[in-house]
Amino acid sequence: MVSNRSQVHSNYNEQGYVVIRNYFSAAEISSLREVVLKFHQLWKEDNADFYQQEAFNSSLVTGSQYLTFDNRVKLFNFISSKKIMNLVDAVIPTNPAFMNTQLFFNPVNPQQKDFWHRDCQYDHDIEMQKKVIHDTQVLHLRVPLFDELGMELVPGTHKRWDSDEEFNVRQEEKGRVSSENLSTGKKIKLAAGDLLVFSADMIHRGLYGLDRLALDILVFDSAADFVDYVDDDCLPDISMLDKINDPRLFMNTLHLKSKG
Ligand SMILES: O=C(O)CCC(=O)C(=O)O
Repeated sequence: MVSNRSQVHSNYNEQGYVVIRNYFSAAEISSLREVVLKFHQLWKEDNADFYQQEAFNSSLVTGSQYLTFDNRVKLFNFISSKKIMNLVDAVIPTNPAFMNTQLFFNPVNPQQKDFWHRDCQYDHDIEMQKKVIHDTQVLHLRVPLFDELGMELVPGTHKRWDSDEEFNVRQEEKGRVSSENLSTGKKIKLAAGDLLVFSADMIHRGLYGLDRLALDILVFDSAADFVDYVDDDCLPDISMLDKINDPRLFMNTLHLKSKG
């Protein structure tokens, strides 16, 4: 368990992730869960077919489609709370910017298997992936709302390329499939109240099971070219900014957007 800023920084740099146990109180999690469950219920009703057939996550939890003004403000205040910002600042010391949120849950179909990937593989070919893992990466801060099996990560792969085994499984080459076990995988079981910070570009998979419902906050370094990934609707309206205690995470994104 790590607690101070330089320890967080060095653990993240070396391993690509940091886990902090019992970081949030039961009251903090229950208040967050209440808002997120409202979103989840409405999202499921609105996306019934997708949910039944294949979904394992949703996004834009802070958007205006399902949550009221007050609940959005509550969520923005959680995302930019001292506890979250202390970690964000430890990993991205200069101008961290908010990208989005995602909500991860179990797929309805029990046959659907969890799968290894790097997030960058959905945007880039292999040669480009080899480059981008050495550039600035997107950070996920996972806040489990119920106890869950957690994530399986391959430590160090935020900075190194795949072994043959990792590559063939993740890319489904040479008859391998992405749901197979990897000898280098490390399972990180998570309980409600824990926080896991990890690099989106390391090799990872979410582990399906229990009653998982995890809010992932996505943050990037303003120096990197990610602002086009940000949907305007997931940002606070101007009228919300003075209700957010420390709005700089959102201000940095708004600033990048205004330049773009
Ligand atoms: O939890 C999951 O299902 C996958 C998580 C993941 O891939 C991510 O957060 O990037």
